[in-house]
Amino acid sequence: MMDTDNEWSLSLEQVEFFKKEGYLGPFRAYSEKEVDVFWKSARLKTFDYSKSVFGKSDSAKDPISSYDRHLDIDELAEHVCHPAIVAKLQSLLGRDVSCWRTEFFPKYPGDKGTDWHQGDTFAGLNGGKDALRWPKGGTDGGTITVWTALTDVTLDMGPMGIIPGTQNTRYYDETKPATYGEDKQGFYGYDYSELQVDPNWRPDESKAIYFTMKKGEFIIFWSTLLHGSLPHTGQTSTPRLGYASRYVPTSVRVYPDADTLTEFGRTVSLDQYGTVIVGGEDRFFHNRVRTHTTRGTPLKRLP
Ligand SMILES: O=C(O)CCC(=O)C(=O)O
Ligand SMILES: [Fe+2]
Repeated sequence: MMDTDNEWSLSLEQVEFFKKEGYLGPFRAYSEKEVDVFWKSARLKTFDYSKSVFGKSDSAKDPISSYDRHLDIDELAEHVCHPAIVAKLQSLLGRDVSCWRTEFFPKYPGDKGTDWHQGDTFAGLNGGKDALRWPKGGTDGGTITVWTALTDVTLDMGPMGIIPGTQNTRYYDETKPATYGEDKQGFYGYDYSELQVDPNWRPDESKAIYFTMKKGEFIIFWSTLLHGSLPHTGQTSTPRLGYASRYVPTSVRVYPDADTLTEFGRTVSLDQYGTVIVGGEDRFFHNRVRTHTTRGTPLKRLP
């Protein structure tokens, strides 16, 4: 057991399960009342893009606008370092952990599901450029995603699905450039199947697990695990909303050698961007880092 162990840490059995199956949860971060209070105040702030790192584009569907709002919204900044989340990440990744991206995933009544996909370097959408580079000689890749339900998610509201144990096989070639088109629905304007290593392969959906969740709960999974979501069938008139926060050890290079990010048909500057150290410390200094509100001073770039 690690020296960072606390009441929120994972048991050895849970760590073994995660290594084999690639996911864990749901766990609870907030009571339903707490998540209501937290989201009521954070939601209003999401409409103000004046301090957001990537601003807002004209396209209503632009996912980059929803990236990294933990860097300008205090409630989200606190969320990414929630002790129930960080202790579990430290059980899996070691003491020194950074959060390199967050994203909102809404599904409105009638929306299609998210295509099955895996993310390792995240280059497939980023014009062939790696978003993440693990240290040479390492066997891992990808990132750990914590997907937190900000609304209840029933089976007909577009729940997240995963196929257990698929995290060690690459079914997609992320060095292939995927073509973006705003009307393509499968993966927010991309057709993820364009990246398939074997065009004839189909995910074995008979093995899929779908997570019905209560608001305030989160699941943890490797981005290299096959995952996606079912459609929101529209039987309930309320949308479902997930907030994904993504973590790597501080040894991983984030957006290596890049000053800009190009995804979803849009290029943004990384000038205001930074990773946030959520546990332990950074002993590598190869990433842009921003300080954290809960650690004293407001978020700002470190030199
Ligand atoms: O919420 C969804 O439908 C997709 C989420 C996802 O792919 C992710 O968090 O990596
Ligand atoms: Fe994903």
